Amino acid sequence: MDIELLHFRFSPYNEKVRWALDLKRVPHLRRSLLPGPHFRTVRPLTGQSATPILRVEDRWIAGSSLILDILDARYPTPPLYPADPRLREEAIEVERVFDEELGPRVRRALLATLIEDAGYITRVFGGDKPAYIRLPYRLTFPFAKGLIARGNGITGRGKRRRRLGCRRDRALNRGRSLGQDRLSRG
Ligand SMILES: N[C@@H](CCC(=O)N[C@@H](CS)C(=O)NCC(=O)O)C(=O)O
Repeated sequence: MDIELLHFRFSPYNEKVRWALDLKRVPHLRRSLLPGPHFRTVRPLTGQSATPILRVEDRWIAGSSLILDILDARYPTPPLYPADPRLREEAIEVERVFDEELGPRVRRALLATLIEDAGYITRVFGGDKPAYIRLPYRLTFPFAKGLIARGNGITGRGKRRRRLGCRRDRALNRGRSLGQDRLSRG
């Protein structure tokens, strides 16, 4: 098959490319990868580790926007972007905001919670894998966890902030129940 997609089952960038392939009805192979060990497959093919990556004949392409451009050039119907230059610019800007600003933040927030539960993250990303792959992934996840946290800027500060926020809310509520409007040092 000419087209092959290596992807994570859950990821906005991967979903974008899956939508484009589906919309254009491009016959292709899909191979899902597990975050962490994916690195060993993706890096030798593209020199970087992010998914999705797409093989077009014998060339591997990384980066969802570049992949969309290449798919649009190779399979022009239906087009992914408006023909009108002004609308096209707007669509590209919307894509940029999602890719560069919203995407990483949403992913960081989700992963910060998911990586705390090896069983759950294994089911989320490895739900299509047989038990002989899922089990070692789950058992060795504590080793991949640090890599995933570092790669996504998860520092644990958010968790500490949330804990402090809860403590502050509880203190405020106690204050209110004693008839005070707000906390004060006096
Ligand atoms: N700019 C890239 C971002 C892709 C990206 O961040 N992919 C994440 C999944 S949401 C990934 O594979 N992370 C693992 C890694 O970078 O090693 C794109 O548009 O494809």
